[in-house]
Amino acid sequence: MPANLTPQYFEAEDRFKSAATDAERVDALQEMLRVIPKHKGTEKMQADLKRRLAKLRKQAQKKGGAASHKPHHHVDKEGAGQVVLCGPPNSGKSQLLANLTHAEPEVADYPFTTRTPQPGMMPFEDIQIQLVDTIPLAPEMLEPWQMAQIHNADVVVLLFDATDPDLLGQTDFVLAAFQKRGIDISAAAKPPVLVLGNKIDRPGAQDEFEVWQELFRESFQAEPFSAFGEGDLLALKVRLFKMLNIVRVYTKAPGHKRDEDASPFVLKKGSTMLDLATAVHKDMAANFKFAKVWNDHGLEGLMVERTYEVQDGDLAEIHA
Ligand SMILES: Nc1nc2c(ncn2[C@@H]2O[C@H](COP(=O)(O)OP(=O)(O)O)[C@@H](O)[C@H]2O)c(=O)[nH]1
Ligand SMILES: [Mg+2]
Repeated sequence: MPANLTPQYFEAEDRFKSAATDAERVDALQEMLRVIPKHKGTEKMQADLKRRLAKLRKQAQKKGGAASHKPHHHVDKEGAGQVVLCGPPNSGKSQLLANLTHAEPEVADYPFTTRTPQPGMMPFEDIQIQLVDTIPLAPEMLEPWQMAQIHNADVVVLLFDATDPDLLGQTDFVLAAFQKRGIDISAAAKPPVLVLGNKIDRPGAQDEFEVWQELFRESFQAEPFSAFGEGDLLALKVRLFKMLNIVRVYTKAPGHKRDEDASPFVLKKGSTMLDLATAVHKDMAANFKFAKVWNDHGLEGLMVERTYEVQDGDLAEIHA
């Protein structure tokens, strides 16, 4: 009997294949199970889906068990880097997470909808970047671990609703909280902080943004933004990748062709060929002789030493 699988099913299956975390895999499997046509022809597939789901859940429980000494709001870093989205209530943190990842946070036009940090994976070209939606920065509920979470991020996005009637009060509060924790609000700081004046698509938002930026220009540089703007979202992705300060390096074995589907190694900018060899395998680092590099900047199999600084997009062939 034919299975007659629907487009919804294939969509969920695609989501499963491209999932970067177990949580996303569980989510996609549940969806596949929900939308699969329920008849005799799919019984085996249904059973298989249930088996895979049970296995993943068990795995997740084990991981949770091992990590149970960690506070529940701690989010383990995954993917090429962690970007923490923070800001006052209602500034659009959850909306931004929803628009950039497959995560489905609760988005609502009232404050304090988000009670625990929620991660999601954002695809960027051939890598995945982790975004974390957080609980709001507000006098009613600032917890010490909130600032620790921001401090521990690789990149911070600080969102404000440019149309909020209490924008100035909120900004004062956030500035004080950052200062108290010793976190500079600048793209050059560690971690780098990007400030967005969100909801710029709303009527009058542009004027309010300009007044706000004028008032606080000594404290930070903000950029107008809309979580619903396709162009803004695209530009933000590129921006976050740059702020992460990472490079993607591809590898191939001597005498072999490059595997076009292989994921890159993600390394900090400034890493050397030896760092790459270490990431591939410790024996490769120990026995390193030389490497050859190809890239779009004119290197065509150039022979380099261990001290060569790898560039984003390099294809390397390590001889060990
Ligand atoms: N017009 C407009 N509305 C937005 C934008 N970003 C978020 N919102 C809306 O603002 C409300 C609060 O957003 P939410 O993400 O839940 O805020 P959070 O409390 O920071 O997580 C929701 O109704 C969103 O749809 C934006 O760029 N433009
Ligand atoms: Mg929220």
